[in-house]
Amino acid sequence: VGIKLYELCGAEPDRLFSPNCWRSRLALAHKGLDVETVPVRFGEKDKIAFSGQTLVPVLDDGGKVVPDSWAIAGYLEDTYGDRPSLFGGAGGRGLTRFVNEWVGRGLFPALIRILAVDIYNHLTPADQTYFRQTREKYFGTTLEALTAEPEKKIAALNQVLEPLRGLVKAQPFVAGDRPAYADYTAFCGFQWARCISAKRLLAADDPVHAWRGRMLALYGGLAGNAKGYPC
Ligand SMILES: N[C@@H](CCC(=O)N[C@@H](CS)C(=O)NCC(=O)O)C(=O)O
Repeated sequence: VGIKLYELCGAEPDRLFSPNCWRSRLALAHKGLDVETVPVRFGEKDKIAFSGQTLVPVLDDGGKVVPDSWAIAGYLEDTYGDRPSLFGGAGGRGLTRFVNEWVGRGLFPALIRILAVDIYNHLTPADQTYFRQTREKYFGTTLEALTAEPEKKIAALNQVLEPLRGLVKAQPFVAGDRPAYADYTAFCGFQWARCISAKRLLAADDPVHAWRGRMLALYGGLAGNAKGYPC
């Protein structure tokens, strides 16, 4: 039967830009599991109605249906416990959740203020209408105002990155000598940017730049070969 991952796409079905979906893609690769990607546009909620909710990623593992990236990571760790660990034990799971929260509440808010119009430009006309309406309501401003003064937004992003910068200056991966879910959950923000935007976010001599390069190369260039822009 195999594993399917329902992932958000743009107007082009192979523009798989959702950060939450990239977390799960890399977690599956870490576990050495084959996966079939099912692209889903914003307007194609019918494709994931079977999951009982409206957001991607949704994992379907031979009929076991799991929505939500953090739940998917936990499911994979618990179900495929004989394969390489995503968390490195119970303490690691708790600390990884901290990274996950920092990404959701720090990194993503900084990135959406850079990427919102670039995302909009990669959607079908119907999805553009949906994206503009939902995001402008959420942020209380237009997409254009949200992303105004990009240099300032990129500077703010680089401030948010300080803890990650200190860490990957001292060790190759967030999880230590080898990558694990803490790396995937942080990297997915950069993959989001890379898939959807030509903007340069990091200086070439930034330790975060070097770490991102290591992440792009993992699993035969899984992330680096995906449709996107040079970064
Ligand atoms: N907490 C969820 C968040 C999922 C989420 O927000 N997914 C976005 C894509 S990154 C989505 O499905 N958006 C569809 C929409 O806004 O209609 C997770 O981590 O999986």
